[in-house]
Amino acid sequence: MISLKNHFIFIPLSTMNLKNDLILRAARGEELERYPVWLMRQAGRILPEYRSVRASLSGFKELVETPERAAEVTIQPVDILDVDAAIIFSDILVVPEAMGLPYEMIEKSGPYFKNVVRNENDLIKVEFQFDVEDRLSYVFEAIKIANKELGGRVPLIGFAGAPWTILCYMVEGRGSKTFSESRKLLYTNPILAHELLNRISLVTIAYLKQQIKAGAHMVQIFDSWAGILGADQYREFGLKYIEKIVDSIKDVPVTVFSKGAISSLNEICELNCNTVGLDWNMNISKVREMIGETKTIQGNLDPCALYGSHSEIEQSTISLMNSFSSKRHIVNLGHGVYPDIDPEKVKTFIKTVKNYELHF
Ligand code: 1CP
Repeated sequence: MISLKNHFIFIPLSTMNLKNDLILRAARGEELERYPVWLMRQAGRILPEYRSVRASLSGFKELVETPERAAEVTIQPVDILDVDAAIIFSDILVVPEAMGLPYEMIEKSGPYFKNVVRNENDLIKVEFQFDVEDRLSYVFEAIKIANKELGGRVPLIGFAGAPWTILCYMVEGRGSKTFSESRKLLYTNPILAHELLNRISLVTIAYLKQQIKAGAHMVQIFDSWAGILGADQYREFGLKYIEKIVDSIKDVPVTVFSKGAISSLNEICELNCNTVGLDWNMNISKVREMIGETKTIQGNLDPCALYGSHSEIEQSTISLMNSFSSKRHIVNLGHGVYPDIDPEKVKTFIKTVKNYELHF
């Protein structure tokens, strides 16, 4: 605790030894010498080094559940791509699994849950009063190992899915283009939906707090399926629960990324978070007008821009940064990096951000 006259600023011990804390300063709206940069889904998929670790194991879940290996692939993008932050290698689906709905990750298809939640009977199976520290210990262990191996080179980002997105997988049991079973539930049994969202929120709060205790320097909430709800439903079934989560996290900066929630941006900007993540369809200047200097914006280059040539990538990254009218930015893509992107193209994106001179 540092005392400045009568003000007390809580600086967690773990952030004091960081060699590069740019992303934390950006999130808090502090002085910056350049913009920080990282990529959603940077750990995995695009790197041959990831694929070789993955191939040495039985599958995705073994990687997620083996802390030493999860830590290893967490650090790969820092070593290879030179990003300004690591994100712990895990998945949003560990939460529904801990709540009693195990999943399988099927090769080339995606997640599959044998049990789903469609009625009150199914809800009985959904646990929410259990020891999160114990049941998800492999994630916290991976965070500790990753930080140790990073040795303070960059901050480590923790994360969780937003309750609405987690509900989508619990109800649907797999990925979907429409998530119509999940949306159907909001009309046919809103009480059940609220009870499920409430349970997910309670577990998510405990989970994120435990990630922070293990050493996560900031956390991000991914609401990947925010955009499939209209503004009124997103307020009731989405934002209400994100609000509970952000209001419970005090010690580290929080980022909210509600993909596709264009009609709710004004309400998202009112949340008690430090950073708002934008997808590539969202207009940075409009959001900046809405929030002034009160929040940091993260994003939002179209992930497909990385299919362009190296010079086109430089151009689009520079024009993105030229559009900023403030220092409060974390440069990222507007969604996760696609698996077939050439890592050399990702490096060009990162170098362009690092070489850009701030015009403020
Ligand atoms: O075998 C593999 O390598 C599978 C690919 C993969 C990877 C690398 C999956 C399966 N998950 C992950 C890791 C992962 N997932 C991370 C790691 C850290 C990083 O960002 O580098 C993170 C943050 C996630 C988060 C995640 N998982 C989200 C939210 C972010 C987003 O992209 O919208 C979602 C929706 C998931 C579910 C999921 N996990 C994996 C798949 C194929 C899916 C999507 C299923 C669907 O299409 O609905």
